[in-house]
This record gives sequence, structure tokens and C-alpha cells, in this order.
Amino acid sequence: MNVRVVVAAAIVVDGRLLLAQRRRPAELEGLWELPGGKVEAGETPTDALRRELREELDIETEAGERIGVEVPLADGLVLRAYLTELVSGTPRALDHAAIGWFSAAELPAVDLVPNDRMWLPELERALRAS
Ligand code: DCP
Repeated sequence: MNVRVVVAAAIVVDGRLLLAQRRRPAELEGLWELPGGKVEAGETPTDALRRELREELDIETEAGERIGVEVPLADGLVLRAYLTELVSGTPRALDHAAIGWFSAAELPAVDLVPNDRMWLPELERALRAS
């Protein structure tokens, strides 16, 4: 079976991580995630990340190195995180309920979607290194 990839961006600016609050599905509504989405046919993962962040947050970005484990999802999907540079624009929630910026100290108390909790150590490290 063809494994499909879901990409997610860890964008850190001035010591804070950008998170977006999901509207759907019902079981994830209100939880915070690294923004991203599914890689479409003919796209590289980093192309997909650039497109998703443009569509969802109205920002231009450049994906960097991968961080953390690859998380298996249902339906043959796998979820990957990339450290991502904000190149231009100010993020706004075009598809999410809200966006927010969170420090390393704040992150453990954020209601993250369960999959993204897997990346907490790497996210805290990236924040502390910034
Ligand atoms: N997901 C996750 N953590 C993230 C991003 C996504 O756990 N940081 C999960 C939620 C979904 C799956 O990955 O189960 C696909 O994510 P999206 O629904 O956000 O992807 P798309 O926006 O591409 O989906 P669609 O266009 O189908 O709504």
C-alpha cells in the first residue's frame, strides 16, 4: 500500500512556537497542532508544507530539517514534523479557530492534539535553542 504523508511545521520566532487550534473533526476540535496537512499527488513533502501554510495561514515559509519521530496515523498515513522558517507574512487563521505563539515554559500546559505530543521534547529543545 502507498504510504501517504502528512506534514506539520514547527515555526519558532523570538522564542515562541506557532500553534493553530483545530476546528475539526469533533474529536480534535479546540486542540492545538503544528499546522500542516496531507501531501498531495505529485508534491514533495516540503512543497506540500509550503502550500498548506500559504492556504491555512497566509504565510510564505521554507521547510528545514525534520524533527522528532514519524507518527503512524490511521488509513496508512504517517505524520512528520519539520522545523520551518517563516520567510514572510503574518500568520492568520484562515482555516483554524485561532493561532497562538507559545514559549517553552507554556508548551507543556497547551492542549495539543495527541499525535503532536510525541514531539514535545524536540519542540522544547528548539524553543530553548532559539
Ligand atoms: N494531524 C495531526 N497533527 C498535525 C497535523 C495533522 O495529528 N500537526 C492529523 C490530523 C488528521 C491528519 O493528520 O488526522 C490530516 O490532517 P489535516 O486534516 O489537517 O490534513 P488536511 O488539511 O490535508 O486534510 P483535509 O484537506 O482532508 O481536510
